[in-house]
Amino acid sequence: MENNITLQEIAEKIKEASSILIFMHRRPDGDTVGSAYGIKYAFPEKQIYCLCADDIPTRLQFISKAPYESCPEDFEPELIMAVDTASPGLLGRFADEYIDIKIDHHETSENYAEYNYTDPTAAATGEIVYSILKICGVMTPEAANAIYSAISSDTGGFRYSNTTANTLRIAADLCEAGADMAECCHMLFESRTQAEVRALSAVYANIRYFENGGVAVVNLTNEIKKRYNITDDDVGEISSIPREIEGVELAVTIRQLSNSPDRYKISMRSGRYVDVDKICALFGGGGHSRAAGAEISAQNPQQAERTVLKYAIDAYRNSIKQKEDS
Ligand SMILES: [Mn+2]
Repeated sequence: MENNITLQEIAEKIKEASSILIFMHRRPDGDTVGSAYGIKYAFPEKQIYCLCADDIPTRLQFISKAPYESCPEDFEPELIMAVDTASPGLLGRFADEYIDIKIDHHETSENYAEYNYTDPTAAATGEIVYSILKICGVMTPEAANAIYSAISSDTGGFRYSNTTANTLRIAADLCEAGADMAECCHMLFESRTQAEVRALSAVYANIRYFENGGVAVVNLTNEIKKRYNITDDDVGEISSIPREIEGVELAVTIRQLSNSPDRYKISMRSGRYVDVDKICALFGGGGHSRAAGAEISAQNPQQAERTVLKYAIDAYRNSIKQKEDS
């Protein structure tokens, strides 16, 4: 995970380019959208397009200011970037595209671009984008709003343990530069569609506990999704809910994919000491130590759960043991 470019050099390359294409990761979150549009809005004089293999969800469209601005077929950018995207596979149908510069903060980030910059100490890719724009000496209210949203999104509204004093200083700076803190907070954390509320009901009704309540599991099968009338998109932001329960250290969410029922999306969240990125890496996934994910194949939801729990519970017990030993 060696960086072969500095922030200073990235700033130079962005300043020099008059046209830029920025890729976001599929199943886009606030960080990837805010980081991409933060760069776009900081340089209104440049021709910049942001591309994602999936649609930007309605609740994040306040960041991009529009549902979607399609990139012209004949667009020939001088610079191609990818933000917040740990591996080319996460670019979806753009996985084989050539990338000049990758900017990311995932610990497991791969070096698939010509120039790679990863800072795992950054709470969000938005923090890195902020530093780059600072070097460029540019900021607009729209860019500040997008980057603030990126950082707010990845820190759960500045509540997760990845939030540092520097994160808050950057946020303060972005507020002064025109970020709409209240709107961002409302859109990201206090606004739910009816379908999302149905998804929450499905989660709450289907939590099961293991290891004396230290591990909580939600297995959202296609049958449950049908019963609650929810789609895969509706269940996007629910992975951290089981972790809110007192005593739960490890939260595991398993989601059967509607369009490929033998595939299961695994999300893991931990409270204070289980490194979930290491568990997810066993299934070819990755992420951060307190939030990670993977995708597996299984014959049925029960088999998927058995497979995942076998490793998750082992890792949980080992972490408990290490904690007791230390
Ligand atoms: Mn991120």
